[in-house]
Amino acid sequence: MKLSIVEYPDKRLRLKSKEVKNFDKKLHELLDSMYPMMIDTNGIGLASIQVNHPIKALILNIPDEDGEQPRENLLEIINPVVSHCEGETVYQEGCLSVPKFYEDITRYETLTLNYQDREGNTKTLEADGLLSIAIQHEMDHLEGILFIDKLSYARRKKFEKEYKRMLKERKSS
Ligand code: QAP
Ligand code: CO
Repeated sequence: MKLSIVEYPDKRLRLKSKEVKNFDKKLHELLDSMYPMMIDTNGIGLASIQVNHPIKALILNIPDEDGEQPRENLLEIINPVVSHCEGETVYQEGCLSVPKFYEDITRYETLTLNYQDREGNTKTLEADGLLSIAIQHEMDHLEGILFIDKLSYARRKKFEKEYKRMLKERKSS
């Protein structure tokens, strides 16, 4: 399946992703195509809405201590629901749909996640650190929310200005 990344300010990023009901070949093909796309673009997380499939599916591959992202560390998360969250943490986030822009964002420090795998099996996961942050970032995508929506008014204005300039430069080169 050929995929491409939908980039801000594309309105398709604002759709609400639909629950996955069929854990079929089509879902597996989508997930199988998302992984190389994420690795090729230097991503650690990707929601399917970012490749123009607004369904509640996301993948995560948090780098290990050596910065490697082996496929066996890949997490495929379908229909996620956070059942518990605690604490606060700040991390400089980016997003494949908002290229070249990074800002500090406050998230919950730890969470408990209920979700399904690609076969529809129910799973529970306790997350902290970068995994917890990435889960919250990707779950926001399912609601049509981007990390830039969490910036203060002043920082958002600064972002819009810088981003517009970046898009213009990209077009002219
Ligand atoms: C979400 O983000 C995330 O601007 C995943 O030029 C971010 O994979 C989770 C990327 C921070 C936790 C912490 C961004 C690649 C990748 C860019 C990504 C870029 C190239 C972002
Ligand atoms: Co993102």
